[in-house]
Amino acid sequence: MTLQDLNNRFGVRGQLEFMENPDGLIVVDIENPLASAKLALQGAHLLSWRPRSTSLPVVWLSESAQVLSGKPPHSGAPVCWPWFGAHDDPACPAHGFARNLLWDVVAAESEADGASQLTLHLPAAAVSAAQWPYPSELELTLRIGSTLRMTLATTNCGSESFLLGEALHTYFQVSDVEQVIVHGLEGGEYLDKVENFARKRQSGALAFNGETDRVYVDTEAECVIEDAGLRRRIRIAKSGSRTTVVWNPWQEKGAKMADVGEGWRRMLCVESANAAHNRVMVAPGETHVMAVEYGAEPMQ
Ligand code: TA6
Repeated sequence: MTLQDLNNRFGVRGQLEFMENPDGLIVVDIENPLASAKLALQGAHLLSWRPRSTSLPVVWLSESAQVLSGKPPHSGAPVCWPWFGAHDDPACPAHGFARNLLWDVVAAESEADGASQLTLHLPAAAVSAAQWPYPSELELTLRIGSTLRMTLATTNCGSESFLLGEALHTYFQVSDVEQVIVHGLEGGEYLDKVENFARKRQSGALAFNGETDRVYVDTEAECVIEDAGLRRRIRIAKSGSRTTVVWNPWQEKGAKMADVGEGWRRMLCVESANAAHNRVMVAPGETHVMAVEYGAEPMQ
């Protein structure tokens, strides 16, 4: 669909507009009474979200992020699907291929309270052309309002069950990662990717003083990022997800990523996922749904 077709069919005057970025990729610009947001059709990649109640974005967009074909930026909320992390076959991209493909828009509307709802679809033909032998399709629905809701629905259209790995790999904007605390994972078991997937247990709330890359398993808990520097709390609620991943590359690794650089201090990924032994078996004809809801509130 051309830019004009997209705007004619799905644009919402003064609220939701499709635009072309300098590389010819289409980005949706949303400005509604409750929030502003940007999303690239490439990867159905939400790039940023800011509810009107807060002056700084909640979902972080790196200053140097560029949406380029086939290269998802380290920003926003990449969709990792149908596997999380590295694949055994080095020819298969890390975090799956959904974030590298162009998605279709199937619906966009403005709701009574002023929120915008947008639905994107990755058809079975696009999925089977990638490295995935199971006929399946994927839909992402976003509700962009004073909270942000994202619902990722995987349908098995084939005759064999498959094991699904997935994540909404969201980058949250923080004042300084050394000044934040994450609540909700206390006592939980995690795989420490910084120490070759060593199995460990979380003691107390999570604070940051070095590279952090942890896969917390068997948790459906809501997480809260308490940001003393911004005096705000970000709430991360989820359903259909039993894994939470927490990642910050820290200085050395951040510097190696052109679109992170010095930005490593101002971001923290808290990802709602199904990974490791929490991957989900999806039977033929079945739809598996994973959903998140993010909100931000001032700290008293
Ligand atoms: O979710 C954490 C993680 O898997 C890290 O290990 C880190 O590599 C990060 O994702 C970013 O991955 P990417 O493929 O986007 O560079």
